[in-house]
Amino acid sequence: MPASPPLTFPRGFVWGVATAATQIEGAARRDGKGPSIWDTFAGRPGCVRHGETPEPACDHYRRFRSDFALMQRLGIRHYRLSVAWPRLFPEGRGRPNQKGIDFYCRLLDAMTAHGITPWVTMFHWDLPEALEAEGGWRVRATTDAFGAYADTLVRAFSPWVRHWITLNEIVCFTRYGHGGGDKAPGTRETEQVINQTYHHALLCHGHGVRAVREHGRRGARVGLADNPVVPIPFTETAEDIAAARAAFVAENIRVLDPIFRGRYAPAYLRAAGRDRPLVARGDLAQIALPTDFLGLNLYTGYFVRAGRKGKPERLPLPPGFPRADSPWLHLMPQALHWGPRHAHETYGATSLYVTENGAGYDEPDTCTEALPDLHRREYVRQCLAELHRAIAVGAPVRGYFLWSFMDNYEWQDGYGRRFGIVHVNFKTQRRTPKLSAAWYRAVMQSNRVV
Ligand code: PNW
Repeated sequence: MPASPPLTFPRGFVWGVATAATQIEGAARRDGKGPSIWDTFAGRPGCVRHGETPEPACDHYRRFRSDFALMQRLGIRHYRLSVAWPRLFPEGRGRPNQKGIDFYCRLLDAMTAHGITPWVTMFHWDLPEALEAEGGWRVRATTDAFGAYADTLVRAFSPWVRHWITLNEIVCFTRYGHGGGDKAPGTRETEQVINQTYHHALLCHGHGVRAVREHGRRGARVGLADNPVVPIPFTETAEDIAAARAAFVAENIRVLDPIFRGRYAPAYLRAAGRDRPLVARGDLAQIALPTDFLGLNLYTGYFVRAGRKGKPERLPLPPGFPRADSPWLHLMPQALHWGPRHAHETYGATSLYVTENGAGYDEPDTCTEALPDLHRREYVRQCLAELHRAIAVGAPVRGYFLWSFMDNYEWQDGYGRRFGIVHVNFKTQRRTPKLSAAWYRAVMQSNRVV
């Protein structure tokens, strides 16, 4: 039997890897950095596995040069990273901390010297603790502080940066952080307050877009990294597809309607009733400022079929359905097909990037040679095959970032759960590329998946 043909991606497709500041940098109090809500949250008993904190993470703060050299050896040419707000503004606002700015200038310099293009996320969950003390995402003043932060960031780093991502996964730091979930700040608020945190986050996204338009270099581009819930049609019949599409809108209306349609959807407002957010004049225009792309963090989804009168019916997952070691990460490579298609077909998104995709496993703390992470390789390969199929039927996907470059601080799961294609020994800080890194290198280099 002949080998199946390789899946070739469109010319110019962007291949990269992703990380976030809190998860890799360490140096939580160095050079004037203020604490973030994740430093505080991790210090609270019972919040993070074994009480592990973002110190020292991968000690990337001191090791970025050798990390970029390793990226270069692994053929990585695009890198999504985030900037730590409390490094630039230890108090969240006021006068910027020059040492924090200088750090990222050195880092971006080294990165570009290694031929790596930065894709910079402005906010990946590390709200300055000083702002949390004043109400954090619950209060509107935080959006003014973010606006000033975004201005400073874009002005300072535009010599190196053309690709900007405003916020990472709004639901994670709003609902999961304030609704009794497992993320910082770890409080339990009323539904009205949660809706208000969403509104403030959306406003900050608008500030990020505005800042790039005002201070970005020529050709600068900006978008959000969202993690939409992805309903996958049980069968690819017109009925199930229509049901999945309707479910996609219902699930993601609260972030995507304001951004793409400049309004809160009537259905959302009706359901929220008295708990709806307070909205000031001009807010929705700011939230809906045109962006250049939409980033999608795609890990999993759920299955849907058309029930009575075509109503979407969610299929319960049977026990034993395959998953990674992260308990939420049920292996559904189809999410890489339907996520982009739904975003394109419902909201008309015309430029999409997969800003994260990958798999977390409980791999050993030490290793002497390349870990044979065949399960990760297999999952990513299946995801890419599904993504290719989406592109083939017209989904405008322009790039893909694998989460993550290296094992790192996996939030409430601490250092136990590893997503990297490079293994990190957190005792010695030794980096060892896993087998998946060699495979991904070939994918990036040949622009095709075999
Ligand atoms: C993303 N879920 O978070 C984050 O952007 C990364 O910082 C994180 O390390 C990575 O995925 C792996 O967890 C998610 O519950 C958190 O479906 C939760 C979910 C998905 C993604």
